[in-house]
Amino acid sequence: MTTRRTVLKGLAASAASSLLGPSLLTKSAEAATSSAGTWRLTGSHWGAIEALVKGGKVAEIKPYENDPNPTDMVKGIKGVIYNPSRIKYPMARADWLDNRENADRTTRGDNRYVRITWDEALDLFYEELERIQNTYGPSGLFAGATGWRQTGMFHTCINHMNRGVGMHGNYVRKVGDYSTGAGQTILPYVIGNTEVYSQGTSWPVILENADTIVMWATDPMKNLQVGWTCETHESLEYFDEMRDKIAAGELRVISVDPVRTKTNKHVGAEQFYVNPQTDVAFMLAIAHTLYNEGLHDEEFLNIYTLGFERFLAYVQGEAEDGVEKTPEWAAPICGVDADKIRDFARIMAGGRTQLLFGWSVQRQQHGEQPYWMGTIIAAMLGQIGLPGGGVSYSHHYSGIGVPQTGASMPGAFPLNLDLGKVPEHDNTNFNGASAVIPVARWVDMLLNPGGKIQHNGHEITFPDVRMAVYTGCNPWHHHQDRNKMRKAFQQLETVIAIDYAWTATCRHADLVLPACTQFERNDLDTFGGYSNTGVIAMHKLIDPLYHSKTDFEIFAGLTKRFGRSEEYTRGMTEMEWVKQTYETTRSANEGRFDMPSFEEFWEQGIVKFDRGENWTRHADFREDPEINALGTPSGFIEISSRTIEKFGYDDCGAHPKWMEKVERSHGGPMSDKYPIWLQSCHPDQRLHSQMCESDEYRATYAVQGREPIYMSPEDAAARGIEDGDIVRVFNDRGQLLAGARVTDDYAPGVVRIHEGAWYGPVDASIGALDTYGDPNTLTIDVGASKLSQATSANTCLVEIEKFEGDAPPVTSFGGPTEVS
Ligand code: PGD
Ligand code: PGD
Ligand code: 6MO
Repeated sequence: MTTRRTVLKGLAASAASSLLGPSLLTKSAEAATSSAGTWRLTGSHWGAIEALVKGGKVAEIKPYENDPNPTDMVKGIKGVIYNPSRIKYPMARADWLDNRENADRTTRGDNRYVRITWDEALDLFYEELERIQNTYGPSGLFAGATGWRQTGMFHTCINHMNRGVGMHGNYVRKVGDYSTGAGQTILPYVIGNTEVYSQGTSWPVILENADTIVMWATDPMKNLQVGWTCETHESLEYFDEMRDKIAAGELRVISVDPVRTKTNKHVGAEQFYVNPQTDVAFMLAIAHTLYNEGLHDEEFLNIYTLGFERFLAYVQGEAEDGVEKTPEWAAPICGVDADKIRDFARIMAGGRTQLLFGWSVQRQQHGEQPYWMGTIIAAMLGQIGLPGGGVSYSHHYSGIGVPQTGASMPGAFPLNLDLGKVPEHDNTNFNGASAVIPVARWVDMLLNPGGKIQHNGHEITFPDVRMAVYTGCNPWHHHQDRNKMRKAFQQLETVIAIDYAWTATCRHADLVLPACTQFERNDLDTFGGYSNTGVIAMHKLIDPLYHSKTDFEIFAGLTKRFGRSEEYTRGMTEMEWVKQTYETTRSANEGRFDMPSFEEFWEQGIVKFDRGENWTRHADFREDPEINALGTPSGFIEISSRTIEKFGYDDCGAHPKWMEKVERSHGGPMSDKYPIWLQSCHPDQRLHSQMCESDEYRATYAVQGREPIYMSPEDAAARGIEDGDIVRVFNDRGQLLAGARVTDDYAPGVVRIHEGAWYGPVDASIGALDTYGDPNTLTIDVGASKLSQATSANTCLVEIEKFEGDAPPVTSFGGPTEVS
């Protein structure tokens, strides 16, 4: 009988056969092909790529030949594999190794580490888990952070950590994410779904039917360069069509943004400047105009929505603050002339209008409000559910809007325990504290054990956490306010970081375990998140470098310490998992989509499916709102929400409102002291902090070795700053060095440092100057509101000065200082 195992045995025996992917070749067979080199296909967040492997080394990487719009970032991938910041061996913080929980925590961050063996490292990891569970129980351990792990369904490292650590004991977890924390919390109350992660109206439908597209705080051509799974870049095709339609006068596209975006420059949209963080005031005045000029769709509001009257009373100044939200009221706040606001409302009401929101605008204080207002404006226009009309919160993300094939995609490595199994430490007593906390509040948690906060209608009690485990995420990039983090990390007795790059998270950890990159392992992935265009084989390019291991091997090693390795791996090897995952996908698609045998798939590299039908979001709800009710409490669009009102929050109430921010530029609070708004948007040339370590690629955009800060000519001239200068950027929370890039794409009073720039402090002290330019040295760490408790990274004011004298060297890259 042929079983899965016998097939794989057969495969191993004939490993040099061309039927097999090159990464299955035995070492001797590989050596034979090595002088000419072998091209191998694999996938990545940056799309499918082909790599020339020669003599066990990656010699060259180029985009997959059928990628319609490859990203320039492919040039940085080789440097992700080979760079001086790779973690070579397991390392322990020098003082911690000697003294463990009694170590001096104030020296955390001084980057002094001792090389240890894998056995020692995994013993230490296990001993610390035991100590924490025995001393504090599950509330002492935080292992809940998540992030942009590399692609590949089997090796999804966060699942490996959750399964491995979860077999040992319970721990504190998180809910929500940094990307859309405010949006994903508010929109289910308003329109019944997170919307941010939902399939949107197909691009062809939008481009064919819309008269006007409003790109509201979104830069899709920048952000669609990467995908959560292997990106196909199909969605980028539509922007050429958009450009051509604008040029032909068939489509009007307006970009509401304080910055002229990459997308705008490509398509030639109309630039519409609003003052940062003031969109809600602008939108309230639009609502006022739509209503008072009779441009709103009363029938739509009656049939499909609830609570308009209550909101209207606020807009008309008949309730609450008694202030009428006229364009004249909004103009000084949002910086747009009253007449221009009225024009804007009329343009939207004058034809079919598609609103497309990005996510940055909800990563600010009261970030729920602009999203709620977006739905209300779309409802007032009455076009939700029509082709080319309504509102989207997701068309800049992972290929949303590319018609979906409908095929089933591969599942990930199981993150949970196997059925019926309990962890070694099955204690579920969190000592009265919450087991799940809102993701962006974990630093507050460390600083306030026992403290209480509100979150989405519930009270959260912070646990007393003593140990944290991080993998597949880089909290010393992703979280706000570094100096607050430095204090918070002094509370932790043990920090474990698993990564392939020596990030600032490693620098602040006690035990660092070297994972390998995705290019050093075999896997498979969804090709085109949301579009489900196909399945891609991720062929291993080279063996794990230095002493690194796959996350699978690391947690197999950890679980062995408590006798559960077999359960963890289910007795299967990497390739057995990859093959089984493929076969499960093939079965799920049987009768609907043909998929070849695993061996053929592995050889050909990509299985593609026929593109799906065009689709319009919310068309079914429009057609029958009773049968296709939304997921809101009432089933209708909730312009006012009784559920939220009952929570009684002062920063997110019964309907959207304009609320002042703790810091706001252009005349807002704190602008006397720090007049410039710092936005920390997503990088054009990185994926967050990934690829920052890619030295040669970084050199193509760095300014005197520092992260660029983009600013207007007016702001530069007022401070005597020239393009290419090193500048110091500061506020009461911190200070950093960056390199000035002066460009009139930025409105006066608006600057940008892309998130993900590696933190490189001059020393371990709180307040230390950051030498490279991590914007989270400056950002504020407060919850967007009591509802979402999401990040408010884009509520941030700074001042800038030209840096005089000798700039300290950049300390971010190159790994730890090894001590014996
Ligand atoms: P990445 O840089 O992608 O950032 O934050 P996130 O933590 O996800 O970090 C991933 C880390 O995992 C890297 O260090 C990488 O080397 C490691 N890694 C990748 N693959 C593997 C693997 O297979 N195994 C192991 N062990 N490690 C691996 C992103 C977060 O940042 C997000 S999504 C958003 S939206 C936020 N955005 C902003 C923002 O707009 N502005 C500011 N100021 N701050 C933000 N932070 C947030
Ligand atoms: P950003 O680039 O941060 O992207 O997607 P998101 O939409 O959050 O911001 C988009 C636009 O919002 C910018 O042009 C900015 O000027 C504008 N904006 C910011 N604040 C305001 C405001 O107050 N008002 C108005 N009107 N406009 C404002 C992020 C998404 O991108 C996420 S969450 C992830 S995890 C992915 N990350 C990356 C990445 O790291 N690198 C690339 N290249 N692509 C990504 N795609 C994804
Ligand atoms: Mo995100």
